[in-house]
Amino acid sequence: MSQRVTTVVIGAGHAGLAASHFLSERSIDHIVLERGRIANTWRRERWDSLRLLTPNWLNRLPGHPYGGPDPDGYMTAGQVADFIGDYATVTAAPVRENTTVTSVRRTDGGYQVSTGEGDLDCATVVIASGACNAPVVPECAAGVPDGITQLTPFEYRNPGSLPDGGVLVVGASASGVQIAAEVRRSGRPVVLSVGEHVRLPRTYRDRDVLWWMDATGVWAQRYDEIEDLARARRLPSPQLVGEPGTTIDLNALTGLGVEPVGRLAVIRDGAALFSGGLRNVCSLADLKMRRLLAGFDEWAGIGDDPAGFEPTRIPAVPRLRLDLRGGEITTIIWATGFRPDYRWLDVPVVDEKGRLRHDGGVVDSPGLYALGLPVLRRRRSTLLHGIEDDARFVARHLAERLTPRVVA
Ligand SMILES: Cc1cc2nc3c(=O)[nH]c(=O)nc-3n(C[C@@H](O)[C@H](O)[C@H](O)COP(=O)(O)OP(=O)(O)OC[C@H]3O[C@@H](n4cnc5c(N)ncnc54)[C@H](O)[C@@H]3O)c2cc1C
Repeated sequence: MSQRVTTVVIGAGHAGLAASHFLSERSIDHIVLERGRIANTWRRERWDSLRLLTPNWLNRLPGHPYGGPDPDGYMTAGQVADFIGDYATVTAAPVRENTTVTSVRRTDGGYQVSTGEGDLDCATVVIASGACNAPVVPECAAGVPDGITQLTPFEYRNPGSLPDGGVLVVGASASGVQIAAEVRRSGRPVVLSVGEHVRLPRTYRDRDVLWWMDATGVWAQRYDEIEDLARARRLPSPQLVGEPGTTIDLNALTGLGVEPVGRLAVIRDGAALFSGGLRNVCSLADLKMRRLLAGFDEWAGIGDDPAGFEPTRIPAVPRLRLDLRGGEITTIIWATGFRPDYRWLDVPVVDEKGRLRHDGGVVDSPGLYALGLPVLRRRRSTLLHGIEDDARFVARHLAERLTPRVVA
């Protein structure tokens, strides 16, 4: 027999727990279902040296600010798991761990949520199962010759766990540049394939660049005020690393000896072929960075030009072809992004690209909600400190649905 509950929240990451906090505040009975342990992704899906990009002073959950001794530091994945775990404890979130949701179906009264441990019937569901459930690997990976080790950021742990030899890192956003730098520092040759990317300095005019993002309101911009929302939702993560004062743009990487090449176009006859557009994507990233920094200056009333940023240096003739059979490369790391996984969702609300159809977290099926997706309601929606507004809104909308106003 099914258990009855008003609301089921799927996922006990920070988004699911924030939803639980606001549902409790409204006395809405609910259960949070989690396939692993609380903060599962931070325990299982991050490489050893990963630190948050957001400084500690910025990391907060509803009613739960960072209270540690190092406000300007950056948490390790283990510290994030502890921070989220503490939040679950202080909010007394009703989490059921080790319970995987295998299907969600519409019923007359709402939804049936099936798990390996039994079914639940509920009026409303909050999907907080994460935006990064699976790494995206391009189809051309099928052409990689046998004998080359292929890893995604979910499987990569540290340079010591790689076979000897050179490494091709595909993707130059936050994961790719951090992994490329770490592998290069371990002494291996590294080739980095660079497509569209977001260049940022770690520090700008003596402040963490994310201080500027926060203070100027860039991150607070609402989804319905953004001209090209689809593009904003696809924006790659910035080239940043959680080390005080350390910039990890392509100039820093080439300084370490990393070789940049263009976007990986295809793998044919055992060779990786790269686009000739490296110079263009780098010029575009330089231009966008300067525009963003100029916007910060304008906000602060500073008239000078954003100074001190050299254009990205690239080789005079970047390689267009890399033989994968010649022994130069023994490992490929696919840092080519992540996607959500809704294979368990038996409600027709997922588009052909695998994205949930929703309007600011209100999914295209009555009583179904989402949290933790890129630019869900604001640019900061996927960040720890961005969940508060979104979760408060979703809980209010959900509560209003449960108690519709009586029309006189
Ligand atoms: C590499 C990386 C670096 C990041 N760096 C930062 C940063 O510096 N600062 C910052 O603020 N944010 C950062 N983020 C963003 C980050 O905070 C994510 O947005 C966050 O992990 C998403 O939180 P969430 O609660 O929405 O999802 P998750 O943390 O992914 O939680 C979803 C939960 O749902 C569970 N789940 C999934 N499917 C099911 C199912 N079928 N049944 C039951 N449970 C299920 C999962 O086990 C998981 O615990 C980073 C993310 C990544 C991937």
